[in-house]
Amino acid sequence: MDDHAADGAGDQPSGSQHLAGQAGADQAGADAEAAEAARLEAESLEAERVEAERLEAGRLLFAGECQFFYAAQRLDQLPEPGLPEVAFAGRSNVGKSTLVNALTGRKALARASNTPGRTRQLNFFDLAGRLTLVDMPGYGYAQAAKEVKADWQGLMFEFLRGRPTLRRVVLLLDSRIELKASDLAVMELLDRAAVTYQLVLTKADGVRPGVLGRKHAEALALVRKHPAAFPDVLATSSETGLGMETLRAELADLALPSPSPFGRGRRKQQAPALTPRPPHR
Ligand SMILES: Nc1nc2c(ncn2[C@@H]2O[C@H](COP(=O)(O)OP(=O)(O)OP(=O)(O)O)[C@@H](O)[C@H]2O)c(=O)[nH]1
Ligand SMILES: [Mg+2]
Repeated sequence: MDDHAADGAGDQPSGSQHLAGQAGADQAGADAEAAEAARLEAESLEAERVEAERLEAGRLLFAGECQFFYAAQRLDQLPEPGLPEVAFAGRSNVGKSTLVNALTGRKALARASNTPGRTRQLNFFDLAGRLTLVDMPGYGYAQAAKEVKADWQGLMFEFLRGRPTLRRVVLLLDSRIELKASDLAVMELLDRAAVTYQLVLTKADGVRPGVLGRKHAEALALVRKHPAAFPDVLATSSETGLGMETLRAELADLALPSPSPFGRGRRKQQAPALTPRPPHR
């Protein structure tokens, strides 16, 4: 030890050891950085792949057959609960029926009109045997006769409150119109009933981007105060198609899985197998 110190021979190797050690540490740091970058890259590719898969699942579901199968004017006339249901709710004229048409790529599946109060019953549509879409009457339509309004709007509220198969309410707000007390009342009703709802801004083509951005921020702030509200708010336009892909993908998450390529139709409607199944492995 003293020898080393005396002739200084120990300094040289320990200096190069230090440099080598430093270079090694630098290399290790660079390797760790490269590994982290590769991990992030792989993660983002995976997220892109998952998102592309979700969008494709939504596209496929909504490209499937969609058929009107039931109209209910009274609560005691509802169809038997079956498939998971998504209901489209919102003020009269907000664009519910038009959105159902735009999502399914049909022009006149649900009847839309510029006259508020067009839809006066609950209209049920079967989407590919995997999801039921419910086009609802609107609320807040001041011109309707009182007793008529009580009928169809009462039906709407009762349905929202008590339908066991209702998986989500898509609650539409017009981008061009201020939020109304009736919108807040519906949100509170859904909070109380613990029915998940998702705010969707409609008619985004009718406002300037700055206004849409402000509306979107307002809606997001609103969502944070409501426990049953879905955390995302989607801006849509049935005219330009804005938001349709995303909404299709989100709703596809709620649908029954697509039938196996080896069978036809709905799983629960498949005919019983004629040959005995092999025992479980
Ligand atoms: N510019 C524009 N107009 C839209 C859009 N969506 C709907 N509309 C128009 O808004 C009007 C009302 O649309 P509907 O789909 O009938 O509205 P609703 O909510 O079903 O109305 P009710 O059944 O009366 O409650 C129609 O004239 C539609 O063409 C949109 O994205 N952009
Ligand atoms: Mg309608």
